[in-house]
Formats: sequence, structure tokens, C-alpha cells
Amino acid sequence: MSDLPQLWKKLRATKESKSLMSKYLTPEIYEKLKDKKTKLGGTLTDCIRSGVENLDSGVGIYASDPAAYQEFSELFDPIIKDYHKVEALYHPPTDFGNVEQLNFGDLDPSGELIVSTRVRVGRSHDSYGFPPTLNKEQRVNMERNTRDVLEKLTGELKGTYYPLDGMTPETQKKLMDDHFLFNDSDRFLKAAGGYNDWPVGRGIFFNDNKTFLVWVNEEDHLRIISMQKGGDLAAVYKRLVSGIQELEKKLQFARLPNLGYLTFCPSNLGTALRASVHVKIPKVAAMPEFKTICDEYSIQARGIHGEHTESLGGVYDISNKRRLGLTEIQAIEEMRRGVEELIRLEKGGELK
Ligand code: ADP
Ligand code: CIR
Repeated sequence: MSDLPQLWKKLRATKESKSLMSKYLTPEIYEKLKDKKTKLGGTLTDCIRSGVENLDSGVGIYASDPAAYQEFSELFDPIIKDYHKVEALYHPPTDFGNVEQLNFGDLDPSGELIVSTRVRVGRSHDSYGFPPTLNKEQRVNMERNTRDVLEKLTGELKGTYYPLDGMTPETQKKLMDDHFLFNDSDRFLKAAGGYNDWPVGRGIFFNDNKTFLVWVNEEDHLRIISMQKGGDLAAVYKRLVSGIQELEKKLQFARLPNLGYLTFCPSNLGTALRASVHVKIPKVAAMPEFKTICDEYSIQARGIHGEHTESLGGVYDISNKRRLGLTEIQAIEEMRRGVEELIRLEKGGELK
């Protein structure tokens, strides 16, 4: 039985929730959507559960399946516009730019401040639901299909798939400490059903150098990742683009013209791209203007063990915040400009 009335009652009774979901889920919208269901059986309950159980959510909503973005559009649309700061829901065609002639290279040639660089995209198979509407058998099938494709990659992308089920705790810990592997500790994702049947159907693929990685069935069906030590954003980005293009030859990814690539969380829609550096910026981060500078450059600061974690030793994860309404190369450029500004300030430059 659905516990939607209880979730709704809790949300209405609290003043604590500042999430975009609570902002836009008005009584009118609730009445309109409460009995709707997607073809895969996705409901409003599935979408808002995490945001109600975690009243400190920022976004507070996940899509039960790709069709939820249309079925529950009265709620999703304003949230998406607000998060991505766009007035209309439009997403340009994919454009990775000219990867052979990028107008940037290493963002920190001195090697003093940037510890590592990572660019990832989320992708969803267009034939499967997201966690609330995905059962164990479907997840395992999807893992098998994905694994078959991953294990045929060649050249620099060639690698091995390691299922999480059966991986020793020591290996998991080492991979996690080195920022390669995910875990099941995100309470927002947990409440959304993201860890159902954990660890079945999950795994990680990587090449020998651990510079090209694919997460299978973490938050999204796929997270395609390129990363390396230092600040050479051009090299990291180029490798990622080549990985995406190889996988696209074999896999069909869910995409809508107005929303771009469809992902479990609406914050990832569009390019689904997050380009980040781990960068030492103790001075800038301590400035009262830090938050304003990040907002001005549309960049986001996270702790070094991922979202909802703390910074360690003045090292922050700085990434592009917007993913929708701009192309891949524009998202990368947005992050690059923000990181360059933070580095300039850290090195003693004047505030503009
Ligand atoms: P995402 O949404 O991009 O998957 P998370 O914030 O959950 O991001 O981070 C996932 C993992 O990637 C974490 O272990 C984090 O430490 C690691 N990570 C993110 N950016 C970098 C980076 N620039 N260098 C090294 N590791 C990174
Ligand atoms: C929140 O609303 O704060 C969480 N559900 C996280 C939102 C964005 N992050 C994500 O999807 N990883």
C-alpha cells in the first residue's frame, strides 16, 4: 500500500524542508499527481520519498523511471528550471567541441594546487527503469549487457569488470580511499531505493591505469568516468569523450530533446556531466566571499569524498553546477573558468 498520504502530511507539517521538491509540491500539484503512475509503475511516492525522509535535501526528488519526467512534469519542470537556472526547458544537441584543438590544457601547470581531475557523465539505458522500478532480475540483466560491451573496449579504454558482489572489503576500501569506487553510504540515495538488493548487479570497470572507469548501477545505470592525477583537464576530457563515443556504438541511452540525457536525479539531466578538480584552496575557501564567487561562476564546492562530505586540509572538489541548457564543451569551459579564478585568488590575486 502507498504511504503517500503520510509522506505528504509530514512534508506539510514541517518548516524544516528547504528542498526544491517541497518548494514546488503545492497542494494543487499534489492533488493532480497523487494517483498517477508511469507504465513501469512509478509513482509520486517513489519520486518524493527521499526528500521527505531527508528533510535537509537540496533537491529532494528522484525520477522513478525515465517516463516520470513526463508523467510528473508539473512537479519536475519547475524544479529542473530552478536547479539548472534556465527559463525554458531546452537542451542543445550533444557537442563535445573539437577535442583535438581544445583551447585549454593543464589548469595548474605549476602542479601546486590541483591534486587530481575527473570528468564523468551519467547515462541510462532507455529500456530500464530507475531504482524504484527496477527489480533484481532486471538489474542483473542490465549489468550483464553492460559488462559484455565494456569488456570489448580496446586500446587505452581496455579494462576489466569487477562485480561488487564478492569483492573483498579490503579491495573495496582501497578503491574507495583512492576515489575510484562508490559505496552505499548516501542516505538520500538509500531512501530513494538506490541501494535495493545491494550489492547485487553493481560493479566497476576500469583500465590498467585506472584513468577510465565505468560504474554500473550506482546512482545511475552507468557513470562513465575519466580521471587522473594533476590538472590536465584536456587529457581527461578527451579520454572521456572517446569512451562515451565507443559505448554509444553499442548501447542506446535515454534522452529527451528538452531534457537531454535522462538520469535518476534531476540535478544531472542534460549533459549529465560533472567536471571536477580536487584543488588546494584553503585561503579562498576561508574568505567570506567564497560562496558568492562559486555562485557567480556557477561552480559547486564539495568535500573530497564526494557529495555531502567535508573538505580535508583545505582541498575541495570544485565542479560545474549546471548541466542542462548548455553543451558538454560549455559545461567544461564553465568549470575551467571557475577553477582558474579560484586558483588566481588562492595565489594572492585581487577580488574582482
Ligand atoms: P559524482 O556525482 O560525480 O559521482 P561524488 O561527489 O559522489 O560525485 O564523487 C564520487 C567520487 O569521485 C568520490 O569518491 C570523490 O572523491 C571522487 N572524485 C570526484 N572528483 C574527483 C577528482 N577531481 N579527483 C579525484 N577524485 C574525485
Ligand atoms: C538532495 O536532494 O540533496 C540529494 N537528493 C542529492 C541531490 C543531488 N545529488 C545527486 O543526485 N547526487
